[in-house]
Amino acid sequence: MDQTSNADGLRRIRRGLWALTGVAAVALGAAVLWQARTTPAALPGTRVTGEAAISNAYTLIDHTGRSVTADSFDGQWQLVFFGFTHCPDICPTTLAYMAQVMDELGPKAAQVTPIFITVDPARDTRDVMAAYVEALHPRMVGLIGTEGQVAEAARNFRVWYERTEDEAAPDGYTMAHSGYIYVLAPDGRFVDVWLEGDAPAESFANNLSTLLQTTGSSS
Ligand SMILES: [Cu+2]
Repeated sequence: MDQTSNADGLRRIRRGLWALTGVAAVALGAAVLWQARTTPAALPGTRVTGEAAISNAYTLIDHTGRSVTADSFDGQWQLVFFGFTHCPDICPTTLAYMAQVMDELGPKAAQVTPIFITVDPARDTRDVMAAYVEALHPRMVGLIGTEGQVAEAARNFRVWYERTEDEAAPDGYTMAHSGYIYVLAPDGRFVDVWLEGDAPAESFANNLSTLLQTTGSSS
């Protein structure tokens, strides 16, 4: 068809997407409010105080069973999030958001690896993690480890988490945890931190696209 009707079609699609984004933003806003309300007042180390405070260092196992360290993802931009697969709210919302950001990036997503690190090593076995991340996004990497390895990774990222007994939860407990998405450069350097309610996935993706250009053309 001619240019005009193509443009009209695109505009219609765009309007539809914006409407969807609005709905998602409201849902995300509600999730963040819920998180703010249910997060204990004093969380040691959850507020990012500066680049120097965060160290991208860990020794873990990925969801395919491969031993990995932070160096394993050198050369890739990374979105790192800590959580657990049994989480009823923050984790599924945030990980779906990360998957959406990846989709928004289009071909540029090849330069980005989303990484989900468990804070619940007792339940997040390799099989559980594999099924979970594979359902989320083909490029999503799930990392598991021993209790000590997970604690060390969280400590290095200044991530707070805590087991909380809860009779209503599966297995009688839940894991409280901070909900930041860390953006790491291809050299492993900490660049930025996001919360899923900060902005629509499209904005996050646009922001990332700009960052990618700083390393994009390798010549
Ligand atoms: Cu969670």
